[in-house]
Amino acid sequence: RFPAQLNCATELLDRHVAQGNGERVCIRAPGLAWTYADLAEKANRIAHVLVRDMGLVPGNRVLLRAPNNPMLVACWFAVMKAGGIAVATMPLLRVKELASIVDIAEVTHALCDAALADDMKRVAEQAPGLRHVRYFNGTDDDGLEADMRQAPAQFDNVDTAADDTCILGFTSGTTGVPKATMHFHRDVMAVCACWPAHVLKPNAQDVFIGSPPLAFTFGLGGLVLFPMSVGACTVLLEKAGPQQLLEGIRDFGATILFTAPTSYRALAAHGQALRGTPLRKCVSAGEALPASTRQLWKEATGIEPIDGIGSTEMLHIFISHDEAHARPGATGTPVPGYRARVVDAQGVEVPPGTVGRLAVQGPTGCRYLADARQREYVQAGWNLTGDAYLMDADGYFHYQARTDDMIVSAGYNIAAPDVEDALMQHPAVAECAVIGAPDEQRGQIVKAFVVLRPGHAADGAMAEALQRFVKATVAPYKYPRAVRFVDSLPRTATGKLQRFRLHELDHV
Ligand code: 3SK
Repeated sequence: RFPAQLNCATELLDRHVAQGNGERVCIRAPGLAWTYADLAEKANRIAHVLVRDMGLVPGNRVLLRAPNNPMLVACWFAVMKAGGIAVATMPLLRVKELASIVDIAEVTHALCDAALADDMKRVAEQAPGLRHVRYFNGTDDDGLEADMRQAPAQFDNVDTAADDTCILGFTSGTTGVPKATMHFHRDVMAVCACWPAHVLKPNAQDVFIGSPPLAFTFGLGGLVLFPMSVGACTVLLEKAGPQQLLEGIRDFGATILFTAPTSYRALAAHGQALRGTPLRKCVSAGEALPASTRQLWKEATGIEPIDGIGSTEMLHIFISHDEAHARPGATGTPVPGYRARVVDAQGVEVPPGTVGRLAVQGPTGCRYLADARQREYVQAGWNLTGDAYLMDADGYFHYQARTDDMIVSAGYNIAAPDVEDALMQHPAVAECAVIGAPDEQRGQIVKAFVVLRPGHAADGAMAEALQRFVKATVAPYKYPRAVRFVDSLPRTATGKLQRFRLHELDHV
């Protein structure tokens, strides 16, 4: 239960300063350490810039765009303090995807890392509603930092209601049209009171590190909300491949790691080096953790990974297990505060051992912003996640597959139609369809079946040209790692694509 008036920045940030812990280190990054007092002061100044210079009023949507760095966190808290709504975007998104987010979320303000200014400027040019943009971490004298220097160090947080929206989290729908999920100030506090309190159990001495972008709520929770809810320290890395994570864990003495199975497989080769560090808890989410990866990690480091499934819709993890209750092949049991069940096509719960659709209920979702798909994905109060699961006789949930056209590759959710749209823009492509093909390393890879227009050669050079084209058109991680040329696509009599037949073809 939360009070009727609640601002999550007061609870997660200012509380530490008010309680005399302002000098504790809150954020570390290469060459930088900010205390809780430092972060609060920066967020206060940015909140003033938003309100005084950029005309923000409570409820305005603020697009945030940066790699994982301390200024992004300061901007996020500034938006909370000012009563705005944070719309954090993945750094890899390009103009097309950003423009659609700006449109759906009715974004009026943006705070963007100067390193990502190019696409932001192009989006701002074509979005009349997006009136106020500031850049940070640049070299310009007129950047956000210059405005911050002119702003007071104290800010009275807006007295938001607990159920005022403060986050619009975007998820790429299966149709390729992204959906925005709404989260309230109380949801932010509720996720801290659920999974971390019951499963992770961190303390103020912990040092968090990880790879998920803060724009993905897996990263926001794991690298900002959960460490700050206990007064711990978080390490932010702009690039967080296996090598940077290894060095980060060593250099900063990280104790809790958040990353995806693909990254655990790569890091396991450094198990010996990791054994000499204080690393003690390893959280895997974003895609299913194969039993072989769990075993590999345990043998390499001696640490039992904590698996979990969450969603942007639910804000964070809702099924998981702690180290003592790991069961190979199972994601775990519902996190206290959440309920989960497996249902059939009619929404009726199926008996243990039967594969069906995963449905979840909890304090943090699921509410889409003005989207008719609410009816499809939320039925009788249960969110249908799009995952096929079975529950065993002991109540453990076992992942089977996705039920929709979403491809999960190395932790990235990729909507097949998004890639198809990009391919169709290439002049040589007559028709195409995309599936997720099983892959040892990445779980799945994007595989494209392409019918070429007459006069184009179906060869390696064409495949590479299509891959380059997709990388330049949408976020590069969406490009098809495999391209197969076919004469026609399998369709029903009514012309509907039979994607399952492409999966069959994939094995041939
Ligand atoms: O499991 C996931 O993919 C997820 C998504 C959003 C937030 C948290 C998690 C773990």
